[in-house]
Amino acid sequence: MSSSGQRQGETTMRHNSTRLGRANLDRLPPAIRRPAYDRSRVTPGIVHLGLGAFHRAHQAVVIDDCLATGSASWGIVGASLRSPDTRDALAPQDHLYTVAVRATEGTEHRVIGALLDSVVARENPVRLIERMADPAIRIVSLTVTEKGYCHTPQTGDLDERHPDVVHDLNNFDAPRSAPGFIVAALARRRAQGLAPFTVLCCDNLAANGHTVQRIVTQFAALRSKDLGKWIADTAAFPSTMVDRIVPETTDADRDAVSSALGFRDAWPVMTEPFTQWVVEDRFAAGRPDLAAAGVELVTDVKPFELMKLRLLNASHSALAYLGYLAGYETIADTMQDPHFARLAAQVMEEAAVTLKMPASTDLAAYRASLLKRFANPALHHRTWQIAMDGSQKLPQRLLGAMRDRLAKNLPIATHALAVAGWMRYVTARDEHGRAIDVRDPLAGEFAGLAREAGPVAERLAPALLGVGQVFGPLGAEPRLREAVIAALGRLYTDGARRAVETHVSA
Ligand code: CS2
Repeated sequence: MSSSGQRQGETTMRHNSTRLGRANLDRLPPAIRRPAYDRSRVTPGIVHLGLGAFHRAHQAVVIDDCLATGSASWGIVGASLRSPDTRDALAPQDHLYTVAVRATEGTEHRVIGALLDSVVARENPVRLIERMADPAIRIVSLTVTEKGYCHTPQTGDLDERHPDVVHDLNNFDAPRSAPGFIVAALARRRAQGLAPFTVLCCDNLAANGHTVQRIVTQFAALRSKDLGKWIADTAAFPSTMVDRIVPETTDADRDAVSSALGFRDAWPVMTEPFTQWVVEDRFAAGRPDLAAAGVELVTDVKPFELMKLRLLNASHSALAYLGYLAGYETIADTMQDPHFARLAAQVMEEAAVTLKMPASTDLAAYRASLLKRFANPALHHRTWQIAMDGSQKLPQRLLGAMRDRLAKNLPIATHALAVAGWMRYVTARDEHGRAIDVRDPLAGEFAGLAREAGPVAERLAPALLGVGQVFGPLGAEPRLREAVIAALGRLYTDGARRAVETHVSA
């Protein structure tokens, strides 16, 4: 906590020392929306792995709407795989929490009741497996971030040498990875003669349902061929496209929300008005009435998923790396610079030609709405937060579109500048020589390569392009190498701000 955050927190604590909770829902100010159903009648139907802010601001809100339309058997049990922080914050408030929707015109608050209980997997893996194996649970959904799947992002296959996979194969009933829990719980259901649950991936992976199906069945087959086959034959893994911008909650946010409620909420989540969830309608054991809650049910999510990854997430990452290097703290700050706003638009324009959308999709309108969402000054979405885990994000966000453009003989300089921004960022030194706190499972490897290469584009770019887990065969593509080396060279000579300006003005 920053010292000013701490001071503010202490002041507000004096005013709002009573915790949000079941007992005081009726005493919230009238403007605060609250569960429109009898929460005491709701029973769990979903176990969610990865109880972070994104889940709580996205899927849990939809489920809250479903509960209000009468699907009372679809409450959520949330699981944090490692940290007890969310459980520690939410258990004392009966797992109620606030979603603060921030628009330029003001903030709307809504207390969500869909989360009924929480488990910390690290503390009690057996308990989590038992809950997942409970016949009442029919969906296991996930937001464990890209790296939580223990796969090789480039190929989409399970990384059998991943330390968590190695651990989980040796400790089948006390796993620590998401695939490990899913396989252990499905094995238990099979042994008990129960039907499998639906695995509903809500992370930004390419073909997320298919990818998770492959990872889970590969993992299960390492344990037993029969189990792998049973899962492949009976479990369902619908793909989904999830979209809502959810910055990390700060201490100032906690205080602002607690003031609005008149009660202390230890972990509200902050988000934007926009929300979208597109889901393939292939469930193994039923589902709540998602359509009644605004979810788009389709037979094939792929076009929507690629649209979102290559337009929203790709331009987000481009703004994050280049914006961070240019000294911008948030995406909204970065978008205030017209050259960076132009760059985001250009990434989207150039990716759009690689998409094959249903005729009813208005891509130009979608692009325009993304630029507006990024510019929302009420959201403090840090460039540093989005810059995290680039090794897991680049393939589906930037590299796929580059490969497709190269196949059409189209220029790739805009995407190459974004990739070069990532390369400059993972050297872990900013343009003023200050350290960058690079968070990435491969951060150590990147730092080593950067040290060996030195700040020389002709050496650094080829070294990073050689990291097969990220680039695969594309790293050896001569046109791609040339474009990335040139862009990185400009970042070193001109700095990010000028390099972006020159690029968009050309
Ligand atoms: C962001 C996403 O952190 C990131 O990498 O690009 O979390 C983004 O905000 C969401 O996908 C929006 O739906």
